[in-house]
Amino acid sequence: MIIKKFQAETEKEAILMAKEELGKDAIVTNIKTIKPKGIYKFFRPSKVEITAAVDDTVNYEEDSLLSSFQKLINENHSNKQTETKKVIEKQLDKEENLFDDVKSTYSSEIEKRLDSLQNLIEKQIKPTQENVTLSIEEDKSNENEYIKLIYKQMLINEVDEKYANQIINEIEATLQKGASVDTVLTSIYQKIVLKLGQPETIELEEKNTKFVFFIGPTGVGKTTTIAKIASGFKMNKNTKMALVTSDTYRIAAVEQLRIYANILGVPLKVIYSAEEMSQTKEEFEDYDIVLIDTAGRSHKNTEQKDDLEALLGTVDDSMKEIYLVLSATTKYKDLVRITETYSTIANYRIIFTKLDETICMGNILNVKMMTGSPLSYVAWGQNVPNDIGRLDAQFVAKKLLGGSD
Ligand SMILES: Nc1nc2c(ncn2[C@@H]2O[C@H](COP(=O)(O)OP(=O)(O)O)[C@@H](O)[C@H]2O)c(=O)[nH]1
Ligand SMILES: [Mg+2]
Repeated sequence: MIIKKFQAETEKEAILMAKEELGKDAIVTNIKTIKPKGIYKFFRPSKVEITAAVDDTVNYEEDSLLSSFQKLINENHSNKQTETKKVIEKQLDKEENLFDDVKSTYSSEIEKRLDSLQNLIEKQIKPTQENVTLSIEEDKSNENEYIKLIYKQMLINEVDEKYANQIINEIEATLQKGASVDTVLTSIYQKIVLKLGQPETIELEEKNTKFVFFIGPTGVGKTTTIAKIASGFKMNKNTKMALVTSDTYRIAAVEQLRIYANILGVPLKVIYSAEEMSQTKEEFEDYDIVLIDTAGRSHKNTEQKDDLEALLGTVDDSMKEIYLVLSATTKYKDLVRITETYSTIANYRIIFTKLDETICMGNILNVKMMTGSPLSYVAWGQNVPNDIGRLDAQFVAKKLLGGSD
């Protein structure tokens, strides 16, 4: 215990002095007034004396320091806690944002694809909706919804129901349950590309002359196609080439080819029979390639049928290539009939012309799947020689699934 006395003019001043020295916990134990003594008692005012005491076993300074330190630690701790909390919260927020981001990217990607499919269907299905009858079973699961959309898209592009179903059935057999629209689309796309196959186009041989016959209905573009192909060979390669035509039913047909032959500076031979073809064959023995135009024939005319077969028979298989020229604008039913007409001819490849006149490429897949014959060239306009090229299976598959150019 510390006990001390403090004197001041007033009681208040004395207490302040005690508190200042002993701390705020000092207590006043006594107050007394001190009167001056002797001669000064008449001149000086009285003073106030207080006795103040404080318990010295408790170091108030230390205590206060300690408490404030404790407070600081506590604050610090709680600060740290809040900081940690904040960091964790921030991290969680970040992760949540990240998750949201991923979620939105993922779903928006799917939605985008579905949207585009749906848009396509809305845009393209509406006018023909009544004509499109679905033979696929109703099913609630997602991949079946996607398949249904894609199936519809194929029908819109005039893929025959039979072949669309065949493709879907083959896909469904390999598809896992709950497959994404991406997987479904990719599988069908790949299946179509596979069905279309690699295009097979004219291949020259070093030793042998290649005799290339162009057959098909009247007006599909046989002569124009020959002109395009001939120009291509003339421009790109140093090829020795001749043109032959057996289409003598129309004078204009011969003249049309003669004009091209003159422009290209290659010989043109007009033949009236299979025998003449045999002679012509010998005549062009040392040529690299001979392109032979034929007349369109009626499936009812057996005489024309025999003529064509005899003409084709004049050249060995090893030296010949046959191209059946078809127009992409021909109705599928007519294409079935046309291909039946030519069914006795083996090993032909298919050329599709007039792609520029239709938005539906279904017939390309239909005819390929119906005949099993390889596809080759496609033509997309009247311009000689530019509007022709090898069939691009990926491009056709994309179109059949509703993709744009
Ligand atoms: N739009 C379009 N017209 C074509 C194409 N190929 C040929 N034609 C046109 O179809 C018509 C008949 O062509 P042609 O070669 O005489 O047919 P051919 O009777 O089979 O020999 C002509 O007017 C050609 O210009 C094509 O790819 N697109
Ligand atoms: Mg012609």
